[in-house]
Amino acid sequence: VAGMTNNPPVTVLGLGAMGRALARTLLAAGHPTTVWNRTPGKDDELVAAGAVRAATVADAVAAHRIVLACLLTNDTVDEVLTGVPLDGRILVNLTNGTPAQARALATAYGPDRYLDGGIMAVPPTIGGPHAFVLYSGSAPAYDEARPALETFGEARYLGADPGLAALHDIALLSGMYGMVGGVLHALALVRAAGVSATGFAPLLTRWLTAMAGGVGRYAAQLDAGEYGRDVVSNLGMQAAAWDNLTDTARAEGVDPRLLAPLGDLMRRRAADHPDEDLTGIVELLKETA
Ligand code: FVH
Repeated sequence: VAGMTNNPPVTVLGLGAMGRALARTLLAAGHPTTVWNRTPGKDDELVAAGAVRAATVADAVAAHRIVLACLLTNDTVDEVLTGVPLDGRILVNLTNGTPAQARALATAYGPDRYLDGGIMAVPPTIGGPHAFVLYSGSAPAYDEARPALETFGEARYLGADPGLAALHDIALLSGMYGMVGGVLHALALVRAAGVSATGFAPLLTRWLTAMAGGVGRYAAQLDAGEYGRDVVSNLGMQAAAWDNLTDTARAEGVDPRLLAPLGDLMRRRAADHPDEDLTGIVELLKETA
């Protein structure tokens, strides 16, 4: 019986770039897979690889116990599943969303059979060594779906609170977008000055990789609430150099708006706490600060 093997059958709702990658990976790993998408025509390659095309969402959900949703937003998930009987189903929602949305969906669809997920990969890397997916919500649902979920990359279960996966996902994306903002500013700056961005890129990668080594020290400072502990480069020195970044950008015709908020916070914190590390500025991020 297919459902009793280590390759439980799975329904995939949503065949965007990510949904297709997930379905492709499940099929390659031998999981019987039923697929559904609002707009027809996105499943041809999957059907050729062995997927079963469902005509309606209800048919897709009825097909298998494990139902995986990867749609644009959680509003879409709600819209697509409204009125569809989910009795006896495990809903694994891999759609990007907030912790509050995940908790609300768990309440609506049944906390004992709802699992929320945050995909930390892009479609081409699904199933590869760098992909990992964070899960939270029902532990029994996770255990049952695990053989399928592990095909996507490392599966990490964070706990019973359905909002935990989204919290970690959003925090990781926040770190990524902060980095991308700096990267785009740096590339725009060298381009504006007539330097090849492609030639500069390896230096930037090398520098960011080295600087990523500081994340653990920052984290320890935050956990201890001791921003002056193990300081490597003090805030007063960094704030004093900040205008060089924005002045150089403006001189090259590059608007420093991606960096400016960080400089403002550094200056404010450095005024009273020049000996701290950069981490001291988190005190200014508290809504009441
Ligand atoms: N792609 C990525 O790099 C990231 C990696 C991390 C996780 N995200 C999240 O995954 C969700 C899906 O992303 P995606 O890349 O598959 O997105 P699209 O290719 O744009 O596909 C969107 C699917 O959603 C369907 N859809 C949209 N609106 C509706 C609706 N009102 N009713 C039914 N389905 C809807 C859409 O269907 P269609 O337009 O083809 O008919 C696609 O199946 C997402 O949360 C990312 O943040 C991806």
